[in-house]
Amino acid sequence: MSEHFPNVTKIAYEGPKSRNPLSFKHYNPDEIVEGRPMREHLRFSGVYWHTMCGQGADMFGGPTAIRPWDTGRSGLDLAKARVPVFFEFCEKLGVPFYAFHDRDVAPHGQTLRESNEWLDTIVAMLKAQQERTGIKLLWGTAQLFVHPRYMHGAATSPNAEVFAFGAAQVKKAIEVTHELGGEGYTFWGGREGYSTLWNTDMKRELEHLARFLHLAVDYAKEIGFKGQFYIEPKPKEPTKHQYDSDAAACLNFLREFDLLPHFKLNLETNHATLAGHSMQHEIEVAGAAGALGSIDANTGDLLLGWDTDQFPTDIYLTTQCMLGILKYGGLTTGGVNFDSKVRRESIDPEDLFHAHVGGMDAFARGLKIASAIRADGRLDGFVKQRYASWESGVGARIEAGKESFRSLETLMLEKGEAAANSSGRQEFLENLINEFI
Ligand code: XLS
Ligand code: NI
Ligand code: NI
Repeated sequence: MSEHFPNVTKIAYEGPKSRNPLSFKHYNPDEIVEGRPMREHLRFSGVYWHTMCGQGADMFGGPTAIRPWDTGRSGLDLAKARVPVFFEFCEKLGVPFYAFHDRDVAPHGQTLRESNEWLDTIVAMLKAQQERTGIKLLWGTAQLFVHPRYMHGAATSPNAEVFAFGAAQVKKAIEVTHELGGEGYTFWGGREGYSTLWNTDMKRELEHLARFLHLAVDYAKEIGFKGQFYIEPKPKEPTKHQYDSDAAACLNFLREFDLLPHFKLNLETNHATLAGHSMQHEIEVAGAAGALGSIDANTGDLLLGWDTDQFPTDIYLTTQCMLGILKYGGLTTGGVNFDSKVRRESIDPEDLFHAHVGGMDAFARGLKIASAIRADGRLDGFVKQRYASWESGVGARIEAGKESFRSLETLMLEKGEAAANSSGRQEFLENLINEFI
């Protein structure tokens, strides 16, 4: 193993009593939870964009991160230098998956042809590293939001040639994802939205977005790419409004345009909260529709109003995520993907490890707690009991479609009043959850 992180050895599980900050206290990949090893439940994934390309710049200041492997390099040389560093990082951390955008792994060329050639060069290196380490590609994606050509959107641009360029870029990104054995391919809207409705034909833009996604589905079929397609909801930032604003909006869009059979959702906590929802809510909405695919594991700062992409450390949050994921059958093609970045002030390469180790442990605890709550059964039992009136009598008949407004009126005229309600017991349930945390 090359040594870009000389102060870090392979992160090992040392158990909750360990005081070694670079060890797992809870993530024990081989430990069996509900019949499966933790590694299979969690399917952790590192992201190339924040981990390798994030340098700590913000709107008010330049890069701060110390990344010795970047020094003195630019363009394709820099891109080449980062590949082994990223895989050393993932290997030492023990994440089985990674994710990337085409333009984080390789730079923009002067032309599409040159960009494609550079991407091919890097993809060959990624492939060799995947083979060396056994680390797999969770999903690939195309970056359709940084380059000025995408200022008005890609699939939803008023400029038809920008749509065409975006299509060409996604075609190539699907091809390389396929080449690398990617288990999925993600669409995040990026600039697919508007800054003002005064200049926007929303109906036409939505139709174009649907056309774009259908072209992607058709092309995947043509080349035999069987990975899962995802849409990642986010309401705003960079645009004022993004069409994929939350899970419900995405599902409605996918249904309207006959795309639902081909897509699942990739949910992200910080996007949920920007949409005015909790991640728990988004997981329920997606899960109930059979469209819970994958999660981008991060969190926001509720005192700030933007996508801070912080590492998840809140056990309450990870418990909610894992309860929802277990409820809907677990992650299959998807994973727990760290779309998270270290703070601008956390400048050392080691900080990347502290951040991920903490996030992995937080999710491992969430998994163990969720599984304990499920084994205990009181929470589930309470919810079942709360709906008991639907198991027989009029409830069962309504669910079976055997009642009408007329028959229900007759019943209530006879009874005069509905049966008494029972308590929702919110505080009792909140306390119950805390027993396990
Ligand atoms: C941005 C998104 C992005 C996607 C991948 O807010 O989270 O990082 O996950 O394009
Ligand atoms: Ni994301
Ligand atoms: Ni995000």
